[in-house]
Amino acid sequence: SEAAQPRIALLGVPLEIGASQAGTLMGPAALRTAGIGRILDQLGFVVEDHGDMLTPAIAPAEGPPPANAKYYDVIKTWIRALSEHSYLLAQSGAVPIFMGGDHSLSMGSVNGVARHWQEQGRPLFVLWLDAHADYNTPQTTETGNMHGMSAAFLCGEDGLEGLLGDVPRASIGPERLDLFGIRSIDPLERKLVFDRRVAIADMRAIDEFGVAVLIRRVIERVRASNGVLHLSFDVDFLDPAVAPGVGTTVPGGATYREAHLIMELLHDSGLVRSVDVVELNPFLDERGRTARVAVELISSLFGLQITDRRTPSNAVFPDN
Ligand code: HAR
Ligand code: MN
Ligand code: MN
Ligand code: MN
Repeated sequence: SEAAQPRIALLGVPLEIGASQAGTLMGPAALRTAGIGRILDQLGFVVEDHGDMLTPAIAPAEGPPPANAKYYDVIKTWIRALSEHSYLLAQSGAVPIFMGGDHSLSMGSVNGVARHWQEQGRPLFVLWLDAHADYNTPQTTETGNMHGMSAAFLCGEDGLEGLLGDVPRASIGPERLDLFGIRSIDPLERKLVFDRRVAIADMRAIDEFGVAVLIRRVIERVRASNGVLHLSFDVDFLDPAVAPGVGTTVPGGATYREAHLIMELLHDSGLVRSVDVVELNPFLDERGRTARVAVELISSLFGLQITDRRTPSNAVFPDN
């Protein structure tokens, strides 16, 4: 018989100013409308919805903000609050799902869970499913948008030292990051990723070897050091034909089945202890398609088997 299902903690992070386009602050609401809580409940989890984080009162500037980091003072305030919340959720033993919100939120969500696992003596690895590397620093960015800097920050790169204030920083280091699905990277960002020898499965590698081989390699690496895995899922990882509701679409992304297979393999690994779902922009979506796909993928990640999928609701004979 199966072990008791862990608790899942949902936390909405309605943040958008790390991105280039407005609208991701509606992401948590769209994921709830698409049924994220209900489906996890049906899978047998105890789901606690912590609601959406409230927009924090912006902390005063602590000297001039770094150049080339747009809305730094606003984002630092969110990241500090989120990092503390994330740390407490991880400590509570639940599997937190951070519902974004733009990808800058991962600077807080991952920092918080990394701090918890560091205390447990388990190394935290991060799988970054994304069209983008998000490995810019204020020194390399061409846009100043902070959602393009979160992976670099988490690996301990220079340039945003003051971001966390008094909140402890728990860097994962570049050797515990896997960039997966990448097909858009800036020149200086590319140089930094290669200098640091970050593991990268770009779309060409996915075409050539397939996601099963490449994801198993990620899983084996985590297992080999008795680690745990955080999944940072940027929905622009998916091909825009599958997921149009994002601000930074890049052609040539993952197909519907590639993405599901990744989630199915990750579920079987039993290693995923926390998740971000980011960059969903309902303002750009088409009839909720992207939100629905994101929720379906989360169901696969938490154990829904393809043979358990129900007849679609547009069937002639609806179920019960
Ligand atoms: N590399 C570009 C920049 O730094 C684009 C980053 C886009 N990031 C996201 N998240 N959409 O992955 O501005
Ligand atoms: Mn809470
Ligand atoms: Mn991203
Ligand atoms: Mn992206």
